[in-house]
Amino acid sequence: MTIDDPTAMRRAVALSAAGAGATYPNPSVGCVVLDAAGAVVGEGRTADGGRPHAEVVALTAAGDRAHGGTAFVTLEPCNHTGGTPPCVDALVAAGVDRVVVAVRDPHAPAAGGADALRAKGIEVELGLLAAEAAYAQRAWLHGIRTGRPYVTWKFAATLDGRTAAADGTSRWITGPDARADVHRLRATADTVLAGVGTVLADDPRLTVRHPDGTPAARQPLRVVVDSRGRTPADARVRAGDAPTYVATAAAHPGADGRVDLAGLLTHLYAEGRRHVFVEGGATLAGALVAAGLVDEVVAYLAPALLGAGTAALAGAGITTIGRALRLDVREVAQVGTDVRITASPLIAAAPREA
Ligand code: AOF
Ligand code: ZN
Repeated sequence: MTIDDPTAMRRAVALSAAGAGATYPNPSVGCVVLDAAGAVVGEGRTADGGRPHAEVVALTAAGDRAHGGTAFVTLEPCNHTGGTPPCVDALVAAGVDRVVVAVRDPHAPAAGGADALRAKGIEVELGLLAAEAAYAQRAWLHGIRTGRPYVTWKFAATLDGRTAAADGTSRWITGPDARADVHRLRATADTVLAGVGTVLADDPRLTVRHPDGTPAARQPLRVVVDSRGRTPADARVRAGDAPTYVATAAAHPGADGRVDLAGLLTHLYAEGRRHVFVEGGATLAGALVAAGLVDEVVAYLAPALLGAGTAALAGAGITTIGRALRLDVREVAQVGTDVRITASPLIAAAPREA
């Protein structure tokens, strides 16, 4: 069966998305190789841990059949020797005639692959399904631009935006399908962030678990924002089932004795972290919003009303409607009995205060 260019690239984008959370500090790149007749002969994504790169995985699967064929890649093939030899060389050696690229590589040391391929007589097309590929690789691309991980703030609330009732009870606002969906999303990030208030109130594990309760093989780093070091020694978040970092104001000094969140994110980026999944609570989320550090919001809304109780967001530094943080809705999905809304700030991160 032969497939057309958009179909091949759509497959490459799906492969890229499937590796989210597994390839840091590298991007999760997808690659599909067609033979000269247009049939799929190899495909793959950046391996867990970031190497080998996608092209090498897909070309290895294709073998000789790549000769005279086309490679579809979600990111411009690298043109440098980093942890591995250049993918440009691998594509030349495989004898492909054409390379179709969705997104240019903005990472200067690795960039220039398109020109290098053209210099070798290979036809290169740029920009096919660029928006879709950029979305699948958004965390890594954001990191190259900002030097910080991409921040997704997730919360579960009633339709009137409450995350706990007036008496403090909060189990369970959303249903089992939404809770399973959170584990799936959590696994697409490499880091989970929570405030010490949430740790003290709920004693969450913040690990990735399968629907049957067993832990996933790969666990994100758990980070507790804990200015004064109040995380109990026996908190579940400190248990040995996943790595944990307790970020204190002593290590990340900010204003008012609080943790400098931008500084913490920069530190995590330097440690190779590319996507932070914020799990609460309202105070931490508010501080991140106030600092312009939230890149994406995932809201699970249960069709229930409370009318009183904790709000999902607190202290975001917004006092008047004109300064509301307006979001662009990317997706609305029903998850079991609940609704999931995924949205991003309309205007790229700007501090909300002042
Ligand atoms: C590709 N295909 O699958 C990926 C690429 O240190 P290295 O050698 O692993 O190179 C990492 C850089 O290569 C990374 O920062 C990005 O620019 C590019 N990633 N390139 O051709 C891939 N993951
Ligand atoms: Zn490469």
